[in-house]
Amino acid sequence: MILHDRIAEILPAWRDRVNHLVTEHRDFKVCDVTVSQIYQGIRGVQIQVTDISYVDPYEGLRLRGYTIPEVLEKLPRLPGCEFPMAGGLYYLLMTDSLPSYEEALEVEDEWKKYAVIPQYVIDMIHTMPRNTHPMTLFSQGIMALGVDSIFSRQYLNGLAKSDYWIPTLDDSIRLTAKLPALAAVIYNWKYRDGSVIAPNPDLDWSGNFAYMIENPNNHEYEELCRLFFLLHSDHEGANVSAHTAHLVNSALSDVYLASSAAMNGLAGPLHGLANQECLRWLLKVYNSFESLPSKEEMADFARAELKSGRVIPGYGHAVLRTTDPRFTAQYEFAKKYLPDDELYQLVCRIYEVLPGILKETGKVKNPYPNVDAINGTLQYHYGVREFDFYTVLFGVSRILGITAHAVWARALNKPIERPKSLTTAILEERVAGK
Ligand code: CMX
Repeated sequence: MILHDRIAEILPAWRDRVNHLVTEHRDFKVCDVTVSQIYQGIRGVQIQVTDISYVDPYEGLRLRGYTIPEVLEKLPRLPGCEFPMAGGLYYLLMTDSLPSYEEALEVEDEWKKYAVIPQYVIDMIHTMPRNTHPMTLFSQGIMALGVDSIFSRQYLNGLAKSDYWIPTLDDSIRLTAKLPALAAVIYNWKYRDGSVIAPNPDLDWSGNFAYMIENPNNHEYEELCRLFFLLHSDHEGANVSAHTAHLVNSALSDVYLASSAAMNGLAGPLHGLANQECLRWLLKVYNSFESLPSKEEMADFARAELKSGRVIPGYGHAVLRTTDPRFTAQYEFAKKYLPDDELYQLVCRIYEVLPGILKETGKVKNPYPNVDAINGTLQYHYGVREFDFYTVLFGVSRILGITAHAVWARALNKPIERPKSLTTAILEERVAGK
């Protein structure tokens, strides 16, 4: 398949680069680790190398070196579509080069071969208690699909280490192919009549999700899915979900096991679940005023929230120091497709007022919006109003990045990850100079 051919072509040069670093510069010190970093989430410690994406504090996310506006401009799109095919994005993440239209279509066509969810997975989801969180179902579904892992089977049969990446890529294509259908099965069972709708072969990967949940405003929602799935596909290698997947996969657990583990991290309120909190807060503001608040009313409301010790969801970021370009891309979408939506107008009003107020606090390092400040507003507009499902949408997209990391970790023969832990007493002795 085209992804295998292209990776095989570029792999020798990548292996040479890594070998050169590891052999010629093996003792070069990359960074120091302080006591406070150890106790504060190893924040900022440079422990990972990945070439799939990088988050620049001032430019935001770069996917394989391309900024979000560049990716949106350069990736191929289907005739009549404003936003690119996810197949082209996957080609870029996997192969480090922009695809032609035909190459993007080839990935989309490969996905279509494996897009249907096996009946046993549907049955498993349908037998779960109704109140199961959709992220639990999503994680379970991914694990269940893993019975067909090609990597695990070939590994048991003595696969050569230098070839680990090949069945990892096979698994990645088969897993990612099924994600829109898996998410749709969960959505339709949790919130609709439980119908299982087969993927439409005439639609691309992203558009198919909109089709399978029978969104009434399908064409525009398809476009939103294309944009959303592109924007959330990766965010460096050391955030909770990406790092979890890397760690699990480093034990040679297959990509089903690694992706499922990553989704369990994404399900946490400090990570992927934050987007539902943002919409909840937005609706709270919306319901507090009879109409769109004036700038002054909004400023008073925000100051009161801060005074009561609450954080304002959707603003601030651990790495970014500017408006998140993923926010901007969806903001532009809303400006074009839903300018009269009252929640969107509220998002605009908050954006006018809040950065100044957060700056007043003197402590918020990034007073600008992150992607979550608008994610839910767009989903809500198109009728996807089940907040607890938003993280599944995030997960569908994020596994594109996670599997690209996994393929390259195997291609570059990254070993099992095993940092060292200390005891408090050892640390006390060290700081005392003993
Ligand atoms: N509202 C109020 N206070 C905020 C704030 C916000 N939106 N963002 C940061 N602060 C506060 C912090 O709570 C911290 O206060 P204390 O010193 O009293 O503890 C201070 O400003 C400094 O924080 P920071 O260094 O600027 O930010 P962190 O790296 O510690 O935290 C984040 C980053 C995202 C957790 C934080 O900005 C926040 O809680 N934002 C709101 C929740 C949110 O939008 N989460 C989604 C994040 C999306 C993503 O990670 O991709």
